[in-house]
Amino acid sequence: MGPAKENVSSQTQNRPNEWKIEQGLAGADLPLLDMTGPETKIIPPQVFGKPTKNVEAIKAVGDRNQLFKMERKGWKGFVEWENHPEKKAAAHKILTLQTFPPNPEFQMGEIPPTNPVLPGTHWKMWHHAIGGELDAVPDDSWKTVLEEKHPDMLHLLQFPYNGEPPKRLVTDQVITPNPLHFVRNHGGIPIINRDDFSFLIDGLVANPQSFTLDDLMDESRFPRVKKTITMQCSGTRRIEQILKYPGQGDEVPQAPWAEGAIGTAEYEGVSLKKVIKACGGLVDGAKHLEFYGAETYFKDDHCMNYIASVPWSKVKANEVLLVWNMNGEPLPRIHGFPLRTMVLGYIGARSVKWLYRIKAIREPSRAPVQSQEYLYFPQQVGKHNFRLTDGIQIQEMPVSSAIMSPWTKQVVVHAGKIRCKGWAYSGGGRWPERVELSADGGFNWYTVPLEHMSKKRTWTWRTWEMDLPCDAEGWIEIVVRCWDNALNTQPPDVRTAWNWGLHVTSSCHRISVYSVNTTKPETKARMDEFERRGVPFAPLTVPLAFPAQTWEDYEKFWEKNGPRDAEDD
Ligand SMILES: Nc1nc2c(c(=O)[nH]1)N[C@H]1C(S)=C(S)[C@@H](COP(=O)(O)O)O[C@H]1N2
Ligand SMILES: [Mo]
Repeated sequence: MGPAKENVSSQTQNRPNEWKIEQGLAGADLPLLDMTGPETKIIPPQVFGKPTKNVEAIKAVGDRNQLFKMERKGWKGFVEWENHPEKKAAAHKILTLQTFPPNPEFQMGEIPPTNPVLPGTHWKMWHHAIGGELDAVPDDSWKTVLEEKHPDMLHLLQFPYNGEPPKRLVTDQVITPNPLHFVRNHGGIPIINRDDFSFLIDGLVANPQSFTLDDLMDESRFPRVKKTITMQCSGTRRIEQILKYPGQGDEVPQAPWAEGAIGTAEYEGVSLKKVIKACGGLVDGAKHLEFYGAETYFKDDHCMNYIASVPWSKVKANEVLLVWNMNGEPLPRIHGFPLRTMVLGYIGARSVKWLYRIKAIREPSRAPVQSQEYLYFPQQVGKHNFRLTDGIQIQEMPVSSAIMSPWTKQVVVHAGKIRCKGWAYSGGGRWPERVELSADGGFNWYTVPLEHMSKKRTWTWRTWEMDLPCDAEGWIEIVVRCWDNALNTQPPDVRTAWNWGLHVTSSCHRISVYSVNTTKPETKARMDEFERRGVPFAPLTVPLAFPAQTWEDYEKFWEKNGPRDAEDD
């Protein structure tokens, strides 16, 4: 049967990116196939209308400059929501009387080639929609980024600011310089005067009270603690999950981190346990401590402060600090000035910045960051069926590692050994004991010599370097894995540990590089010829522009190895 007549038309039915759509390179444009009935139905994806705004009704809610005015003298950008249900109600009303642009598609669509990668458009709009003290927050926060962070930072999200150092700088030093330490924000950066600062400890403690920074710094009351701590975001290396199997795609909860959302610094402060003791200890069955951060977080058209919690057992072990210094300097504003918690060996999310309150409670916090996000789901659970109770609330980080050099898709010319470097870390007070590399996708493993690993310490990563033996040529897969002191190691591949929230990408980090091994005589000769002719080898895909072999050599080969055709006898 030939082509049907009615298909022959001068009008194309194709979309401009039809080929990409068919090849899964524009997944967000794909219609859903409903095969529940006898016929397959094609159901188009959501289309978002133009944003709308009920200006009159919003005006009727009240004067936003009054409703959401500066909370405390010397606390710019701070609105206290948790003690003010009326403010929360007004904000919710304002947010639901208008619509906003959709979340950007950065998983099933192309990642923009810009720095910042994502601008955070609707987060900026939410802040302006609330107005009052929040109006200037997006601009003030970006100014702080430009003042405090290194110009080479990779800005994943401009607002709320999320940024990480480029690979070449991640493990350049064992202690991460403050300007290069990754930043993970869920909102703006409050600008708090040191002298106007105090924080409150309340809830189920015997004597609720507030403390200034000077109170905490009084060594006759609280012994001083200095500790080198690695903090890792549970989103570190999320891009590996995104590139294979997309998941939930909220731009803030699922920021597309690479391997740089980990950093190490020396912090100075006091153990929270001592400060709780100064409040007479916990009462009435309190088992958890809730930490309140001063910025505003937006979730489902509601405003709130950033809140997370940790169990008392963690505090009791002196593994939760209140810190004011980072690498010998006052905390940079972007890292929580004047005071933050540091929760050793847990995901970064519990180390709350711009701390203004600690509340003792009986159960883990119900705040979204604790109970709706940072959940580790099992694989059969996703958009189609997940419940919050399906997820493990992530606290301790597992063992993990990453290769910072070379990079995936890079051509490496070597003499039998490939120079590799990277980091290894384990949470919960465990530490990297052994780092191993494989040049063959994980069949043979070579141990990184101990003298090429940074110092072993509880609570910190180890950076490492190694000349990895590699005989093979062409595409190889270099893999790293770490064994911690409890002999935990990493799942072999991304799929094994894929989860809907795209958290804790702790599978073995794998990179594909093209190996050119000059210990092979033919390769050596070819590379010499490239040099003689002054032709660069890269990019790999440019075809060879000179003869691969002389005809003389070709004839010689067949003289020796002929005849060309098999004989039939
Ligand atoms: N108040 C507040 N604290 C916060 C956050 C935040 O958005 N607000 N982000 C958390 C997360 S998810 C991480 S990974 C760490 C990052 O700390 P850093 O920005 O100092 O590197 O801070 C945590 N503390
Ligand atoms: Mo995080």
